[in-house]
Parts: sequence; C-alpha cells; structure tokens
Amino acid sequence: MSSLHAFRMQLKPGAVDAYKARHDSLWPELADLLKASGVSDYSIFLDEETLSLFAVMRRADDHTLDQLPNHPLMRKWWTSMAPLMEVEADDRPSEWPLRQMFHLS
Ligand code: RM4
Repeated sequence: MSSLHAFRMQLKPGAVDAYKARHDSLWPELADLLKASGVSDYSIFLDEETLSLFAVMRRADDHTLDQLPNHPLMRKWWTSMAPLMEVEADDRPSEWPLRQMFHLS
C-alpha cells in the first residue's frame, strides 16, 4: 500500500530557470534511488508569485526515505542544488509540511 505525501520547499529569487533545467535533466541514478526508496508519481509545482515549491509524491508504506539524507548521491544532489533553494545547515532543502485538505480519486 502507499499514500500521498506533500511538502513545501522554497526557491531563491532568480533560480526558477536553473531549477527547472536541473529537474528536466534529473540524474537517472537519482531517479532510480528515489524509486528504490519507495517513491512514485513525484511532482513539484511552482507558485511563481512566492517561489514556493509544492512537492507531492506517492510513498510506499515501507518506504525508506528517512535513510536518504545519509546516501552519498542524495547529499551530492542537495549540495549541488543548495545555491538555488533555501536549505538547512547540511544543505538538505528546508521543508514545510502540507496538510491534505481534499482528494478526489
Ligand atoms: C528537489 C529537492 C528534493 C528532491 C528533488 C528531486 O529539488 O532536492 O529533495 O527530492 O529535487
């Protein structure tokens, strides 16, 4: 079984085009890592006005996303993306939880 998981991230001013380009050519090995961690149907939407990024993913119930911050490939990606996003001290993107208010299937 799986469920939806959503969260917000924050882009830095002037980073929209670079952020889009980086995801248009997402490292294939990073896509494989995310899938192997139990992620599917992962989208990120931009609010052009606030530069908020709304991420929505389907997570397998037995996902291992909590182990990703220790993975060298994930760390490399986060460090490479850090100039474009608001991040924590260790370069992982700052995340704010989103509460689901509606779903139509
Ligand atoms: C985002 C951010 C997220 C990652 C996606 C693929 O910019 O780094 O953590 O899951 O890229």
